[in-house]
Amino acid sequence: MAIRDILTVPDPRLKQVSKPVERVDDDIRALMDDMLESMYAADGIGLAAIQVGVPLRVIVMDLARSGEKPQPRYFVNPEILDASGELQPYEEGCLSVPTYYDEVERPDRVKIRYLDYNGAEVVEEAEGIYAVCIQHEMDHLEGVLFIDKLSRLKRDAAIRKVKKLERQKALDAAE
Ligand code: K2U
Ligand code: ZN
Repeated sequence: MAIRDILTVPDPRLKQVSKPVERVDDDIRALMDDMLESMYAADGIGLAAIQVGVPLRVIVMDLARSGEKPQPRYFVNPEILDASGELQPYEEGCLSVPTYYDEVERPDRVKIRYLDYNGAEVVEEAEGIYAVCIQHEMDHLEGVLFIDKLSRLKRDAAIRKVKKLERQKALDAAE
């Protein structure tokens, strides 16, 4: 397992549309293991493969609260079969847009189909934080960030903030 660097805005690779996985094999499982380790190291609760620079339709997630037993989840070629219920606002963040949070509205229930860690098909309903997170991650697979759903003013402010943060990190590392 290895911790991989997480791409941050405005890296153009984050705008790529990710490709389907042909077979859930040991290489894909090794990628998911690395993604999960990278997500935990960054204090995230979800991560899409494109965020570590791999344009494949793969997501990992762990919604367990701190102090609880980890509950890793793996999604290969996930699809939303149905989105229902009301639009619910949620204060979102993103490991690719560090330190910026803003409210996004999304359907509060989704029916999803995906392949699990061993390539078995799963169909299930997601609601609450699970629904928010899976929709946020599936946007990544289409090259869409949560800040793309905000006003142009807010999106540009978020990118300016991250660029300033990354410049400061580079200066600190050079010292
Ligand atoms: O895509 C990512 O960077 C993963 C997000 C997942 C997430 C986004 C929005 C709402 C919930 C989860 C990261 O885990 S960002 C950290 C975070 C954690 C809890 C709530 C909001 C943001
Ligand atoms: Zn994100």
